[in-house]
Amino acid sequence: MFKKILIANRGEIAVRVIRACREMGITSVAVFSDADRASLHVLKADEAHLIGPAAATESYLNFGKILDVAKRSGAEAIHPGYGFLSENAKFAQACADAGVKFIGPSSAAMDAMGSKTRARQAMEKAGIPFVPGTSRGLDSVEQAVQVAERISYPVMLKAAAGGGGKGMRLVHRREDLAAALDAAKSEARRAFGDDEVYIEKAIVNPRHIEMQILADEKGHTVYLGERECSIQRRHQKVLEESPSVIVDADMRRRMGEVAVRVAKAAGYTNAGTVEFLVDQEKNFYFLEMNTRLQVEHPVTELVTGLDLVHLQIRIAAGESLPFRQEDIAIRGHAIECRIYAEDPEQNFFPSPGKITLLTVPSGPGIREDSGMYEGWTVPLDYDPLLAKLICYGSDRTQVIGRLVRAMNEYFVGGIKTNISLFQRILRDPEFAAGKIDTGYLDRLLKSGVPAAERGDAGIAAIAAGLFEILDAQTTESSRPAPAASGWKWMARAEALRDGDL
Ligand code: MV4
Repeated sequence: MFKKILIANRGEIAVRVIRACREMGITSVAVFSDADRASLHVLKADEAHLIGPAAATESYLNFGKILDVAKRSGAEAIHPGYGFLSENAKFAQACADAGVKFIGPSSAAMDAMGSKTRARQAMEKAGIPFVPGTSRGLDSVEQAVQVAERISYPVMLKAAAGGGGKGMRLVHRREDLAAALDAAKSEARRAFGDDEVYIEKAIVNPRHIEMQILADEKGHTVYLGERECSIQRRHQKVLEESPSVIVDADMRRRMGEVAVRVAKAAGYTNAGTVEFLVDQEKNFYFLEMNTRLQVEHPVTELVTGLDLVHLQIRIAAGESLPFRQEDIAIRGHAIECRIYAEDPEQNFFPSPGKITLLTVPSGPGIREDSGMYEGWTVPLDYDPLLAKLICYGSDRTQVIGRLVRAMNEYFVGGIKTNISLFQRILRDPEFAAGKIDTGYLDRLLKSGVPAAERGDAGIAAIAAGLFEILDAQTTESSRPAPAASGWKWMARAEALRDGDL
C-alpha cells in the first residue's frame, strides 16, 4: 500500500481525497497555486507545495511541476481528482514513465475512450447499442445526407474530439444539413484542433443516466448502480441522484452489464462511468465513457455503502475488488446538489468574493463535501463549485423533504450562491413526480416564478418585513430587538420578492 499520495487537484475533491488518505493512514501531499494559498485542501493536507501562479496551465495542468513535487516529496502515487489532468492520457503516461502510479485507468484505456468515434468503433466491435449513426467522421455532405435519410431527422452532428455539448449541432431538415456540417467542423477545428464530425439520430428530450463501474487490475469488473444526471444547465450538472426513478432492477442489470462490457472492451481499470442517453421508451444508448472519478460519486457511495476513493487507491495499489457483483445492493435514495458561487439573478454569473458568514446544514442523512470555510475568499480563477450537499434517506420523498430542510439551514454570507435554485427545484411538482429529462432545468428557469407563489401572503410578508425594519430603525432605543433582526427580514423580503421562499 502507498505511504504517500499527491493530490493533483484543488477544491472540494482535493479535500475529499485528502480525507480518504487520512482514513487509510496515507500521508497526503497537496499542490496549490498562488490563488489557493489559503484554500482548504492546503490547510488539510499533511504537506503542501506551491507550484505556480493562478493560471491552470502554470499550475494544476503543469505535468512537469506536479511530477517534480511527486519526486521531491517521495509520493508513490498521484490522484488526479476530476477535471484538470484526470482524463489526460499523456499525463497518465508521464506518471508511468516517472514510476509514479496514476490512480485511474491506463493511458491506453483513456485513449480508447477519449475520442467519441474511437469509443463508438470499440462499442460496434463489442456489439454494444449506441445511438444510430456513423462511428467514423463524415467525409462529405453527400454522406451526411445519405445517413440522415437512413436514421431520419432530427439528427445530431458531433465533434469526435468534443464533449459536454461543444461542437454539437441539432439539425431538423435536409436543407439545413450542409451549413450545419460546415459550422460543426469549423467549431471543432477551432475548439479541439480536430475537425472530425460524425452524425447520430437525435434522441428527443433524453434522460442522461450514467452507470458507475469499478474494475481492479486482475480482470474483475462490477457496476455499482446508476445516477440520474438529467438536471443540467448549459451541459453543467446541477443536481444528481441515485437510483433513477425510471430504472427498475431489470433495466439496472441490463445497463450495468452493458457498462461492464464497455469497460472490458476498453481494458478499463479503476473507477469509471459509462454515460447513456435514455429515450421516452426507456431504450438506452451508449453515449461516452468518463475515465475519471466524477463530481457526483457521493450519491453512489451513499446508496451502496462503498467508499469509491478508498477503492480507487486500493485498486491502484494492486488489490483485488473485495466483493463480487452479487454482493452489491442498492438501498435507499441519495440526491446531490452542487453549491456554486453563482448569482441566479445575474444569469448564474460567477460570484467570487469573501465568505463572511457560513452556516452549514447537518443532522440525519446530511453529507457536505466542501472546499470552503468562513473567512475564505473564493478565487475567480477556477470553476466556482464551492461544495456538494448530498442527502440520503430511505426513499426519494424523504430525501426531498430532508434537502428542503437542509437548504433552509444553509447560509453562505458575502457572496451569491445558487442555493435558492434548489429551493425552487425541490418544491417543483414536476421534479417531485420524477418527470425530468435534459430539458427540465431550462423549462423551469424559463417558467419564472409562477405568480401564484407570490400571492397576497407574499406581498403582506414583504410589507411586514419592511415595516419591521423601518420601525426598528426609528425607535431603536425604546424597543426590544425584533424576533428576526433587520437583515433576516430584508433577506426574507428579498427572497419572497424573488419567489425563493
Ligand atoms: C445527444 C442528445 C440527443 N441525441 N445525442 C450533450 C453533451 C454530450 N454529453 C451529449 N449530449 C447530447 N447528445 C443525441 N444523438 C442530447 C444531448 C444533450 C444532453 C445529453 C446529456 C445531458 C445533457 C444534455 C443536454 C443537451 C443535449
